[in-house]
Amino acid sequence: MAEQKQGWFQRLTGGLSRSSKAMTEQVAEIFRKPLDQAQLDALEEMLIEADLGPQAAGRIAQAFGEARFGKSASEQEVKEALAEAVARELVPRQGLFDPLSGPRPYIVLFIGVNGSGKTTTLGKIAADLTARGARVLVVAGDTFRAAAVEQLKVWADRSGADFMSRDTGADAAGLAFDAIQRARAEAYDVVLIDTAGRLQNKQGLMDELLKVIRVVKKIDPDAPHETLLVLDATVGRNALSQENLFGNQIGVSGIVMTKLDGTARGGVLVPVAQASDSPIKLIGVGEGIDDLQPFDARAFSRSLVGLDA
Ligand SMILES: Nc1nc2c(ncn2[C@@H]2O[C@H](COP(=O)(O)OP(=O)(O)O)[C@@H](O)[C@H]2O)c(=O)[nH]1
Ligand SMILES: [Mg+2]
Repeated sequence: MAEQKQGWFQRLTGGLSRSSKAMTEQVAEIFRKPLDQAQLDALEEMLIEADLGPQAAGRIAQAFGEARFGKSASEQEVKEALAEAVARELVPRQGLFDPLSGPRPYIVLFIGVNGSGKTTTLGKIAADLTARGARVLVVAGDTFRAAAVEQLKVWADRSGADFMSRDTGADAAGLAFDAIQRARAEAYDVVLIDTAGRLQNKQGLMDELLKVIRVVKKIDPDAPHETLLVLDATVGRNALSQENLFGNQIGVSGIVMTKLDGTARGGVLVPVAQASDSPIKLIGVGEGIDDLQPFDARAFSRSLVGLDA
């Protein structure tokens, strides 16, 4: 178990290495002498540059200053204090994705712009759930692009989940309706519904997602039990406007932040977590089947500043 935890943390730290590298270099630069106001200002600026956003950056620098003002510290101590300050921001924004302890079938909708990682995230979740013995139905609700259906089928096959799709251009809401009826009749545990990230225009997409939700609710008023908004960390602060759009127009119950491995901008998770009404539940740290993790605010904060577990 300890070994497993180690591997998990290493993937997180490895994934976040591009984000933490920039921070580590600057931390070493800033804290060569006892902490003074100029260093605190530099720290705040560094956090803003790392995409943590001005509010959180200000609070973190302040908390850090209160703990360490006038003191010299080793790089390790500085990082520990910084990780603690970041964690304080994030711990209240951490949520659990736990489809197997909810009602059956547990219906999960994946939403987000094109390329954010919806299909990949769905595939990783399907693999994890089937490995844990659950019966999973994967639904290709992105009927807009044929390639999207194919891509999802590969993931479903790989994970041993069952798969439902329609022809390109078919009504996604109708597919979702049929899928949930089938899932009820055949006693599936979980239904994972992929959606399009782009249609003719933004409003067209919002209308389609709302229609899917309306139709799903006809079968089960409590569904979708989870609406996961998938956001790509590499777009930096654009993730904030996506959160705003989907959060306001569709309603979101949890956030997945993907591609934390591909960016030096992993800090953007902080302002997204704070802007959103819904917690961060999962993070993606690679393209592989094992590269999805429950969001652990403390572990994330330590990795972000380049600390070990
Ligand atoms: N490096 C990395 N790539 C990812 C991650 N999640 C998704 N991707 C890649 O991002 C691209 C778009 O993902 P996809 O799932 O097709 O996005 P969708 O359009 O929202 O369904 C694909 O090449 C994925 O392999 C991640 O956590 N890390
Ligand atoms: Mg997709």
